[in-house]
Amino acid sequence: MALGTIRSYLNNPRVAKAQIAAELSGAGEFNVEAFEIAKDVTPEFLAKHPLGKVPVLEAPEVNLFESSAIAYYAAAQKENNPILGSSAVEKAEILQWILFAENEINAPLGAWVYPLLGYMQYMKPNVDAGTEKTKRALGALNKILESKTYLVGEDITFADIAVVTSLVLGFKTVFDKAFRAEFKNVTRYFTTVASKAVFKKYLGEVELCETPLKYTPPKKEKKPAAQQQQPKKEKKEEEAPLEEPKPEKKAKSKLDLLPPSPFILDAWKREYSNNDTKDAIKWFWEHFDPEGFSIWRVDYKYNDELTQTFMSNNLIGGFYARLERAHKYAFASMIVRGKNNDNTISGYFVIRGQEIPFEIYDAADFESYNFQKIEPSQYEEKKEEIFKYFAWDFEDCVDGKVFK
Ligand SMILES: N[C@@H](CCC(=O)N[C@@H](CS)C(=O)NCC(=O)O)C(=O)O
Repeated sequence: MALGTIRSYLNNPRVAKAQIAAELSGAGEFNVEAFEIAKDVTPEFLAKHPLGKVPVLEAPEVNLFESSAIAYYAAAQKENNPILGSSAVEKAEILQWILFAENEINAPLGAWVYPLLGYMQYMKPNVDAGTEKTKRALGALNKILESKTYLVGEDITFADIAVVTSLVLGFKTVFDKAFRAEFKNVTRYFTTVASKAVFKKYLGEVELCETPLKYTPPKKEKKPAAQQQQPKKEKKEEEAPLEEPKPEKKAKSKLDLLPPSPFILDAWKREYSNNDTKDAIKWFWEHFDPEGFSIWRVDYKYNDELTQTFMSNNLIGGFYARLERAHKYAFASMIVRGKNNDNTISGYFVIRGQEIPFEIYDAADFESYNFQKIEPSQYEEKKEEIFKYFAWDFEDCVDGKVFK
């Protein structure tokens, strides 16, 4: 039986997910029609599929988007299909893994790998956040797989189809040998399932990554030699047309377009400045809005090179000085801990939005600091530490600076 036509670019693991589900369910086959996003997202396509993403299914009885729904459509053709779970518990677990694959693997892995493949603009903090989130998800999966061959029950289910197809991109591009050693159970699980005939049929042989993709910044164009040798001279009026057009004065920040947040950063800054931090921190947690703001642990990357503590403190001052455009969107408390020739710079930032904004990552010193996002699920465990950084309440704290 033909299940309908899937339209997608070729070799898309999301399509393989649907094909594997169809074959394991004995539900027939999908036709697959090659699709080029740049060329084929036409008004006619958008009229049928307003999201404008692929894969999509066009079937006589329904048009579907979301690859898991397309795969589910195939599996649901078979009544009481065991790959969809044989009890309420199994069905719920399978749904859990479908959502996990999409939200905890596909999304962060895409944020990590797509910029390296050139599909998205490269922005280091976003790639780093994608990497960390992927690792966090794989850490959990690795733990769960310590005692399991398959995710739900004793045989392949839709859960395995969803999770394994979501991991393909990572195993091909960035999960190199060292990474695989860190997530041994995930690797064993992936290679076991992906080598099954039906998976191989639609995914092909997955070649495990040897050398992980890395970002190569575009080479800066060199000025022609003649121009380089010219001594600096005062700009003359008539030279102006040769210069690149200047950007419009002070572009608005993307952060101004975010939905309003009930957490008013200025109010927090006032609270912090006018009260004992013990009291201010209560206000902070009562008012903090984890959707509109994010919290980041920040560490200087080259702590082992720091010498005099006053110089370390100057580094913090230097960093803040380059964050001039971020005052409206961020608060930070960074401190120097230790003693001369043995000290560290670390602290916390509170930032508008969920990503590190241009106003921060564009600062010259940004690359010298490691920004690690604290997820809302970690707030409880980090509250004490955050308080100590806001209050400079460490025995070895020598100095620090607050960014307000
Ligand atoms: N959750 C969706 C994701 C679909 C998706 O992001 N498709 C990408 C290609 S892998 C796309 O069509 N992107 C085009 C766009 O974003 O405009 C699914 O599983 O089908």
